[in-house]
Amino acid sequence: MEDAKILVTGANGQIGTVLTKALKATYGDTHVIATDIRPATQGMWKTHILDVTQRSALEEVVHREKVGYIFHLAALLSATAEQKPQQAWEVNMSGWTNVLEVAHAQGVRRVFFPSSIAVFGPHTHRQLAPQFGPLTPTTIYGVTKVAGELLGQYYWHKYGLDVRSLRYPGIVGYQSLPGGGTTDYAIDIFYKALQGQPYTCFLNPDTRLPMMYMDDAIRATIELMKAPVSKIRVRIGYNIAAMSFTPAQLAEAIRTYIPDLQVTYRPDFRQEIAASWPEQIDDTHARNDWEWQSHFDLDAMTQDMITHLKDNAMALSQSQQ
Ligand code: VAH
Repeated sequence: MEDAKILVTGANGQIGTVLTKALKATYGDTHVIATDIRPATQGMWKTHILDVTQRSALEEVVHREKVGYIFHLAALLSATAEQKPQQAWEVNMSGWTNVLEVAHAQGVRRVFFPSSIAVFGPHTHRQLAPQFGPLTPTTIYGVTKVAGELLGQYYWHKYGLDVRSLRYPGIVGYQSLPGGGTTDYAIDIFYKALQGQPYTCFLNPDTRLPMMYMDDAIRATIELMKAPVSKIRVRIGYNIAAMSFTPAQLAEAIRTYIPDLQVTYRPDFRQEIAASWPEQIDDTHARNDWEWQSHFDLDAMTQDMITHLKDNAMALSQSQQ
């Protein structure tokens, strides 16, 4: 992706922050344009304030900067979306439609769409969600992700626009704070544990979900976008997997380092969202097509999180929120 500028929408979000940093480190600060609807809290880079629902504003920056690659991360996540379904549809769908239309009109080379295991629903095999199978999500977030995947596939078949997509599991990382996701518990618990405080989990202790460490998710995203077009044989979202665990299993893994961690389980509306998702994902197609391979399991993730968060100032800022 050296041959043209890269634009990231949602660059200051949970994944966007880490992805933008990785892309800037690889391709150079000025080669990567970080856009978001709000400025970066940690002041890492100059943010171009952009509302992706405003097509003309998006078109102007893509044209002016001769953007060749777009990573479109701007969206409302599952929990927030369930509380504001109309806004979620508006942002998630008009934002994505604008990106596709502008990319097609401006000759953008490749576009990334972040899908999610939220595309799956009650008709999906819970123990192992297949790459191809019924997608009947019961959340508005999942509906926007299924529609988004199908739109991306349409622009590939209709216009030859090279749209690529991953179905992210729940993502856990220390580099950024989560925002409105059903899997955010898996990050929040680390902050509480390191502050020596008890944690109240909004999911049941036995709610097993597919999860992935941020480092793996960022590497998967960049590897997918760098893969030769001949290797991309799935034009809806690729299933990718790393591990699956329950809140109780995560708490136990953290107690290896912080034995006194106390967790209370008080499920809220997010339990119903999580219960509609599968427990494990079959990522055979990603492994076969572009050699996907995860590197972090639950123990390796827990160790890396503790190591980084122990000295991370963010842990303090989280306690002040
Ligand atoms: C969410 N973190 O909770 C996101 C993700 C699989 C969950 O899509 O909405």
